[in-house]
Amino acid sequence: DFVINLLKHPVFLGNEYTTKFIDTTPDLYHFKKRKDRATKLLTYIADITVNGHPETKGRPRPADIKLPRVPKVSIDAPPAGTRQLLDSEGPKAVADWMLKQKRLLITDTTMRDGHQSLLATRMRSIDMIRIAPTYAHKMSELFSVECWGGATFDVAFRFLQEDPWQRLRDIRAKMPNVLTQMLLRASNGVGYTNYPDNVVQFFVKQAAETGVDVFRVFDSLNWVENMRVAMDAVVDSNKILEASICYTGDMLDSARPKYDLKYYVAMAKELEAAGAHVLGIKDMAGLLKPAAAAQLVRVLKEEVSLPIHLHTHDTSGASIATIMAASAAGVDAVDAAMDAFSGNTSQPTLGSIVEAMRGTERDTALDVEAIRDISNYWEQVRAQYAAFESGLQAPASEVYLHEMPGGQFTNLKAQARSLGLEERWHEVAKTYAEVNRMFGDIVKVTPSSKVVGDMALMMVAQGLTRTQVEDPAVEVAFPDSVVDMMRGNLGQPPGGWPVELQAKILKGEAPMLDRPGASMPPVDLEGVRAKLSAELEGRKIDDEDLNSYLMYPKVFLDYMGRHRNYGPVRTLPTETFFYGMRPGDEISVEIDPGKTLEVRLQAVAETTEEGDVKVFFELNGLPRTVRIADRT
Ligand code: BTN
Ligand code: 3PY
Ligand code: ZN
Repeated sequence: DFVINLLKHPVFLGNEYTTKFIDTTPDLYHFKKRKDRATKLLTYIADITVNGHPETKGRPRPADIKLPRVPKVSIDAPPAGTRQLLDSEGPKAVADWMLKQKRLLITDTTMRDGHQSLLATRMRSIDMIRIAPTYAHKMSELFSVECWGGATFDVAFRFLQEDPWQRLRDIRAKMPNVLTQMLLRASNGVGYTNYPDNVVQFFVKQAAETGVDVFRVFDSLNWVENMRVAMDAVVDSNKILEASICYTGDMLDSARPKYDLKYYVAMAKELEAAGAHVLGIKDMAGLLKPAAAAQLVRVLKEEVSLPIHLHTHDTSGASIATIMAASAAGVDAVDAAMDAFSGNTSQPTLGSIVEAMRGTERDTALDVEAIRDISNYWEQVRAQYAAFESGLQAPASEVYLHEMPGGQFTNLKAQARSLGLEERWHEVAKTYAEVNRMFGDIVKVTPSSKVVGDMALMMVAQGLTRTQVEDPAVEVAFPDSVVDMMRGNLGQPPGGWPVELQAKILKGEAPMLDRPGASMPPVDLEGVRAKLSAELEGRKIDDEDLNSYLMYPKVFLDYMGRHRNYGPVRTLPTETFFYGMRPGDEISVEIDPGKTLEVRLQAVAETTEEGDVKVFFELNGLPRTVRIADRT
């Protein structure tokens, strides 16, 4: 049955199928029952048009959205870049090459941390893929493009109804000459909890295969023990291991000696010994002040022989000074976001760094005109996502108080809003700092930052003080994430957890002190694959799907369920995805390379007595009607 369907399928006959074709074409299995993809997309558009998108309800809507205009590029092959060096000579050669460069190397973070930090990670793949060829042609001097990992994996499935693997594959195909970079939370993968070792290994292997070249690996408590499985897997895949120290606190504050220069140097040496090709300094909250950056980079350059890659955030407004200080001290590479996606909780401004270095011995060799063109595109992209802006109007030194990672800031603010606490944001920020001290002054980065955030929101919502929380006589219902962390499930912070608070939270249960992965049995991958296939009506489960399910079982199944009804909504323009269409609107939707649907919305009828709405379309010139339940 299946074979006959496949052989008769028009895409198969037309020779347009890819290896993913069978997986992305469920109608092969459900020949009669399932609607075709065009019908599914019309159903989605009609639904959003009638009922709105749950994510943009009640949020600011941009007045007039235009489809962002992509700068023209040549049809010739793009120039060779860092990717060719990795492919031909391997990761160690890339590291040596970095050390030899005089120029300041730059990573563009727009497609990952930029929108994660400004728009709660809501940028859709289509907006990235459309500009990827421009990067290939005009930004081939970049060290890398960070475009995967961190929160993007989860958010793609959960909120954007798209497959992050496909995003990676598409960016890789359209930008074959610049290294792609991801953020990996070591044993926590791209999730919020520890995974069994073989799941972490399987994930890294797949990410390398689908298209990640540089893996920035960190642990949310800076516990190197808990990074080894992920680091070894990257080395085994022959990709670049950028092992990272997370920077927190204030290295030059002698009143807070826990995270001092010695601490960072010791960790850097451990990472070098563990096989890192590049040393990352991950300043996820933007706390690294210029004077500290100068000293830290200078000493690390003396103490380790790896190239150093600095990541910071501009939450304070001072990050360009930090970049300049690090550059003068000899840092090899720095992260920046394209101008329109820079500043505030995001990375420092790429174009301004390039201008600052111009004519100096660390000139970046990047083309400022190309940067302006690309940034103009990103500006139009950003306008489409007005619903996800944080409302943050200015940089603020308050970051040195709360120490919240830039990638968490907008998400936590949205969480606070949903609990009705947005007006009390500064109180949340203060409480976040209080919780950090209560937990013993820890590194705050996903997932430890989420635990601190959960606790802070709970204390503000319930009006609890630190004294009450710590008082053994006061009954407190701690958030699950807090209990989990105190059990040792995220690993051990330097100096351990505060013993009394831990005892209160665990109610006498003994915490785990070992690496969590050490006691987790390996997952039976083939067993899970078979079970998942059965759950999805016999669908073939490839390694990407299996990895997605292992990371986020429920999120992935929910995604698959919606995919069955709505089809490849990732192909819709962003305005349509979030707001539907208005009568008279016309869009083009490329559902396969070269296969385009022309969709025009003609009219929306009145709601009937049964509560239905008819939506009238033209699909490739032919009339189509979709009936939708009015849920407004
Ligand atoms: C989501 O489910 O929250 C995000 C994906 C969008 C799915 C569509 S939006 C219209 C319809 N109503 C829902 O609640 N989900 C689907
Ligand atoms: C993430 O893990 O998503 C981060 O951005 C940490 O900074
Ligand atoms: Zn960051």
